[in-house]
Amino acid sequence: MKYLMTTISAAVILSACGGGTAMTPSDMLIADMQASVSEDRILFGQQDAYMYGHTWRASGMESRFRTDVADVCGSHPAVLGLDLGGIELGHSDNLDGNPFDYMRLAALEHYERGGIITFSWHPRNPLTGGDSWDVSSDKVVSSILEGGDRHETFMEWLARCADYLETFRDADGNAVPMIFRPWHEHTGSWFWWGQDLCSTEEYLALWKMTYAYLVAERNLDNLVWAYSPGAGVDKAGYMERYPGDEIIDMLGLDCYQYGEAPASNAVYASQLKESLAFMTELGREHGKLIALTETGLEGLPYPEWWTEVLYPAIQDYPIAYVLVWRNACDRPEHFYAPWPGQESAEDFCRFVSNDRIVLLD
Ligand code: BMA
Repeated sequence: MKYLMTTISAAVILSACGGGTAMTPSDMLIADMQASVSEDRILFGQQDAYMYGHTWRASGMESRFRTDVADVCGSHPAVLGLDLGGIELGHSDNLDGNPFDYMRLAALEHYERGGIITFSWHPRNPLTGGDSWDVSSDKVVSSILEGGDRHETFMEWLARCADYLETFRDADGNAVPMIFRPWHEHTGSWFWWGQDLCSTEEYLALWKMTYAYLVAERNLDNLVWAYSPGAGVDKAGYMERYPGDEIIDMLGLDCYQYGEAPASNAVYASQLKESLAFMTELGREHGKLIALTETGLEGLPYPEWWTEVLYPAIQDYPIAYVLVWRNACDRPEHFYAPWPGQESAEDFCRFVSNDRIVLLD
């Protein structure tokens, strides 16, 4: 995207002239996204896009620039979502079987081509040894905070996370900016950091500890910090556990369509619009970007979903991007973008042919 190059050159000139404080890589990405929003654009993204698709899995260099989205409409998503789950234990593959080395390779090439990278994190449960969805104990967050039994272990986990993220460098050795989106969907209670599993104070302390370690101690100045509550809360509920303007750069939302389509279309659309409306206000009040950080209709059974449901629901709000979830290659019903021959493929091409919807050039 042209925005990226524009801002980077401006920042280089600025720092070369010794004018003011040099922009950090994260400042540059924020400025790029602000420029994109001010031109009324919405970037389109998908989770794990280059890793696999509905019927294939990337197996090496030659296939890494394949995506189902490009197979359908000729261009790749502009935003690439990836997940760190597993890095905390030093695994070589993430929780969905993607080699971390390969994720870096694809992400860096995506970035070189003008794309944006965003990382979520589904870490294991540091108290029980289960996964992110193990909500059998409501003591997990308290156990990893300072003074807790699992604090040291968790700090090692954060260190491994930082070790990996700091390897994201461009050809000149500069840190590559990326959106970092930990502790997401905390307004629900399906992850060990969720609403009923910790107090507001504990949740906020978890964010502060994560931020202080990665930014102050590890000097990762390339992270754009996103806050991603789940849908189904009002403006007050959305902000109840907000970590604060000093930490957060982007106000996100994870909002899926559940139930049979088309019957569930209207419920999804109205929930999404309601949320995006107060997020638009919050974005202005707090001077933050807003984005639809996860969405989708699993299996896309409604052929006109893209232009009749998704686009009408998002078109009035200044979101930087919309990201749909992954097209799993090992679960035939678990996909959120079309693949060639899928019944919403034609409508998807109509959706992305809208000038406001941006894919990778
Ligand atoms: C969920 C599902 C899981 C996956 C997890 C993390 O929504 O797609 O299969 O492991 O996200 O990517």
